[in-house]
Amino acid sequence: MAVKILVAGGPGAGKTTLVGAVSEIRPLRTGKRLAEAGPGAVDDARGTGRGTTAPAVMDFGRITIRAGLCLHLFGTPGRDRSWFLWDGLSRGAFGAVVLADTRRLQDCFPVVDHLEYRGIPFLVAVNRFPGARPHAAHEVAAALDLDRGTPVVPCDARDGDSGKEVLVRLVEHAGRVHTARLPGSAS
Ligand SMILES: Nc1nc2c(ncn2[C@@H]2O[C@H](COP(=O)(O)OP(=O)(O)O)[C@@H](O)[C@H]2O)c(=O)[nH]1
Ligand SMILES: [Mg+2]
Repeated sequence: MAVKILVAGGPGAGKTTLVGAVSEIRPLRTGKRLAEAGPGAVDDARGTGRGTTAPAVMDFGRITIRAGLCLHLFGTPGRDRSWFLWDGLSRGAFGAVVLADTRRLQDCFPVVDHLEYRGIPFLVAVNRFPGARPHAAHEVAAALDLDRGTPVVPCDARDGDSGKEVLVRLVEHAGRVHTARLPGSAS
């Protein structure tokens, strides 16, 4: 079985990195390198010293979590002007990882809103970027005003094992949420 998973978060939060680190296939990327994208294409990542690829790209990758369960990973475009793509992208999604850079948590607000509105189960994976002070999970949950039960987990998007662990947690969480919604379930 293959399920669709969104990898979301603000520009420069590590979406492309995560998909690249865990994918068994060479990840597909749409979009342009910065140099080709022209002036003004870098604004979102400006001053962060990060990002060599224009953020207006989508990533696609695939990972087998266990025998019989394969995840199709869709890195969402991080820029506001790409939000129209979200409608199609989020259709049929089993769950989503929201990558959070704690130096710019506000970048996650629109993503979290969208996922809540769409009823897509998600967890927040907190990336530790250099210079970011450590935040407790409950602090992040409070800052993002997450519903109770939404997991907040640490993550290093560059590390395949860390990324896979995050995805396993997401699949478990999303599985519980979907099960609880089935007709006749207790909650
Ligand atoms: N320290 C640290 N750097 C990261 C992590 N994830 C991504 N980066 C770096 O942050 C930059 C932006 O990541 P990218 O995956 O392009 O972000 P995207 O815009 O969300 O796709 C890259 O230079 C990555 O190497 C992480 O977990 N820890
Ligand atoms: Mg990217």
